[in-house]
Amino acid sequence: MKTDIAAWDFFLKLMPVLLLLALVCPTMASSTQLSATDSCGPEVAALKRSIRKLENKLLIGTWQVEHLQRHKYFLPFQPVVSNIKPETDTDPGVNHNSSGTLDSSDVTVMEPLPPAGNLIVHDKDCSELFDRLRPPSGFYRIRPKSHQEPFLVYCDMEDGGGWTVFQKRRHGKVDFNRDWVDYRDGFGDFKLWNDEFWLGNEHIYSLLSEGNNLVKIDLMDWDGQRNYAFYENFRITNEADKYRLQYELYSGKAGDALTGGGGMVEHWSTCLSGMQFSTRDQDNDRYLQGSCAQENKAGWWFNRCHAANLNGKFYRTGKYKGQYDDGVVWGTWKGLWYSLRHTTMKVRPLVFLDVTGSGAGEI
Ligand SMILES: [Ca+2]
Repeated sequence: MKTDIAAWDFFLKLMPVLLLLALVCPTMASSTQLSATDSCGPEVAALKRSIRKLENKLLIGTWQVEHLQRHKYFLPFQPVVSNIKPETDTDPGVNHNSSGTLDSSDVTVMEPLPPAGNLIVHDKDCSELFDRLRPPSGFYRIRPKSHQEPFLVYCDMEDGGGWTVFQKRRHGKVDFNRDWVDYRDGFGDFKLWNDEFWLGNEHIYSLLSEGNNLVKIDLMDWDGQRNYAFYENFRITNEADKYRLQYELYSGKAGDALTGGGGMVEHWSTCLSGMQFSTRDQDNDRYLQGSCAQENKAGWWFNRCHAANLNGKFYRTGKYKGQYDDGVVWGTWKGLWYSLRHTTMKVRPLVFLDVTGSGAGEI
């Protein structure tokens, strides 16, 4: 399927080039190809460059479809027979759909796709990308570690720019009550600007492991009021240590809910610094009588249990009631019984200098 869609797209894009070729250099089609090449040298070179660009687009398109399939962003349909490898495909203008038209399942797949960024991934995070190209906010591929495969992230290029987003809640369409593997590998939608997702603990680990970063947590309530919290040197350990949370200095206006609020007792049971990650199927919390992840319907760094849980159950009312304080909670701002409407967790280097040298941007 992937080559069908990409090849059809490629074919459509190649058509004008072929027509141009026929007009500019009609003798190309004849058997006297050598002389034609001589007389149309610059045009041929330009067309070859165009073809190379289109081949790159084909590769990017192929990668996009593979990525979306792997993460089950849509249901795959029965592929039309094709085993052409895009890397060596010298005749990609062939339409592999025997009917010559896109059928309805093709249309389903060709919904808006994320921009794949460059074919070669230069950037270890969104801040490098921002410094290099100043692109708009959107989905891009990054590679935090040179030995790792690149992966897709949402880059927030507003708010000073260069933020790599690793958690987003917007409308409650994505279920955040999931197992360990989902939280490890990531889940949600990576297509539209307001899609919800968890980037995945492995990706978060590779993104944050060097430290010297600044995490910003953006919050919005159901009246549209916004608030924020900063944490310096926010990082998590690896899977063997259950992605234990560590962070340093807090600043901001929403309160230090990760450390808990109130007095010593609350702090002892709600401080999330040093806590391991728990999910409904992996209880690594400090609550001996039960599972915080099960009670709070979220994967998170639970203690016994929390004063902040941005992966909690999405309530559409703000204030909520129930057996457990299982909402999307930032307790030091709205209390434990108020579920937030928007949340974003994003990171960039602590010392962030954009190309204009304007410093750490708007914070
Ligand atoms: Ca427990």
